[in-house]
Amino acid sequence: METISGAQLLIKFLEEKGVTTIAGVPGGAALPLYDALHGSSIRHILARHEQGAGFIAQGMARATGFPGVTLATSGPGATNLVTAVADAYADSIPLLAITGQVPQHLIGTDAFQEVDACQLFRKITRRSFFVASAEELYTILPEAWSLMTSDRPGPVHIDIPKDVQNQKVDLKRFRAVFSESKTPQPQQIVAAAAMIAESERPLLYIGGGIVHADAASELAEFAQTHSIPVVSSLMGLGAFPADDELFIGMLGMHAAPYTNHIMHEADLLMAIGVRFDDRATGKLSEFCPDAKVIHIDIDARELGKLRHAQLAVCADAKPTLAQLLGYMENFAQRSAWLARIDALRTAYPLPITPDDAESVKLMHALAAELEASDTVTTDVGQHQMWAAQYLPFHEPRRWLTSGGLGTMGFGLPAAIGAALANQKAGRVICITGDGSLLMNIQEFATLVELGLPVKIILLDNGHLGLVRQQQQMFFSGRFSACEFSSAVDFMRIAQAFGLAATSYDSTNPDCLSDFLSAEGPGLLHARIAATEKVLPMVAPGAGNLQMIVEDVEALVST
Ligand SMILES: Cc1ncc(C[n+]2csc(CCOP(=O)(O)OP(=O)(O)O)c2C)c(N)n1
Repeated sequence: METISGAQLLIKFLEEKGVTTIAGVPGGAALPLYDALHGSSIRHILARHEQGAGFIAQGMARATGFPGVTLATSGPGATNLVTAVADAYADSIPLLAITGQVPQHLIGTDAFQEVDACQLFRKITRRSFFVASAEELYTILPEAWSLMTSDRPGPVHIDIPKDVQNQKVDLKRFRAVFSESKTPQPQQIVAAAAMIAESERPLLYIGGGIVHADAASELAEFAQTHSIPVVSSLMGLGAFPADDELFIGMLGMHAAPYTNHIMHEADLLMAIGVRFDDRATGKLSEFCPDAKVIHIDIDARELGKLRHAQLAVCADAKPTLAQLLGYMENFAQRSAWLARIDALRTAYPLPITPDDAESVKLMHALAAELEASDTVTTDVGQHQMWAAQYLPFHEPRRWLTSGGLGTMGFGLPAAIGAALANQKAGRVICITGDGSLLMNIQEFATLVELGLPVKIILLDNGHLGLVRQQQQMFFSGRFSACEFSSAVDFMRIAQAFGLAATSYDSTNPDCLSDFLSAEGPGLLHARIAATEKVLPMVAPGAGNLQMIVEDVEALVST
């Protein structure tokens, strides 16, 4: 009998699936897995922290749709990976997290680096598998792969004790399990078509589900054929071209005022691949009060979870839109609705930002430089919202942000992953804040080692800016733990890692383009005032029409 070890079986399975890159950090309980990687066609990216590895793998998955794979040892390796996995779960990203575990005879003895990883990962994965024998890998591996990639994607965790990694098994073929794509019921297509035909003021409300379903071209054709305007959640940006006149922007807490006003007047919402997240809807009882809802989602748990849908369709967005396109012959012009939308755009524009708002000026400059093939990652905070408000995206998978979990520390490693995934296809720009960058700054080392063309734009306000903004606006300016009283010299830190660093000079018109066009990775350090705000803003829990559009702090100080 030709045998291989459990660890070799796992690596062989990943090779056969087409995995080319794994990001991880080794340790005692994962050493047989690392030994099996030696000589494999799979490239291993050595991150400097397991959370960084998880986000590098996520960046690859977000940029391509193909599962990312990350590898860590037991104990602290597994616990360091938790945040990146929870983040993948919140945004439905296919991520395979593999952890080594102490040998089975030591489990339950508080052994060195022993932690019950399956318990930790159970609630933040589609499934967490414990592998009790190498034989089990024959069934667990294809099941894990299929779970990660079918229906609504998401992370899967596999915990493999060291003795199982070393156990010998027969080298036989694996059984692959693929699930069928879910299509809508014919009567649901008929019902949806009737609701759309009856509607005078319909809107398409789209989210990350369009990206995961690879349904952007069907969406564009459907919206254009039936003259239905499109609003997007944070996660859907890029799934519909920003320069299309039917696009009316991102909805919710930091939307342009007109977007929320237009939504308020809709009589039909076609919600596709969205979660009705509270940051998007504001106070739910005041969200689109006059609209009937057609909700299309591959995950049955989303349907009716927060907003009742008159028609709930549990199906893949791609075939559903394709079937609707085929079925609906009558094209409405909707000229009255489109004219009303234009009037609302004029009546409720984005507030004029003060001339000295460096943040927004920088975003405008970047918007002018951005090419369709560029990928942008962000961290979490004000800089993320400015980027979402001002940068135009025309294609899916070009805007990579931590939407559901909102994890500071995501931007840099995700950018490394995106650049690994599409090395020749465009630049990768990471927009970050000083608080967020510090959370995974050790990955500067990984970036420099790989020499990838990742351009980091740091908006440094010396604060946890979004926290400061909320304390100013909703806690009467009682600032608590939002200021970094010791200033970090990011330029010198970057240089110490071997990363080229430039200081942003807004008076030099070539500063940004020179930075972006330079070879290799680099940091652009832009200092901005701590008082700058993301506006408009809806207070958490308020209705979306209660937008605050004025910077009270600026008014007080002038
Ligand atoms: C890991 C993590 N911890 C805490 C938070 C809460 N939080 C959200 S935004 C923010 C401030 C972000 O500061 P910075 O990265 O400097 O960006 P800025 O808002 O200044 O642009 C904090 C602390 C979070 N989202 N993620």
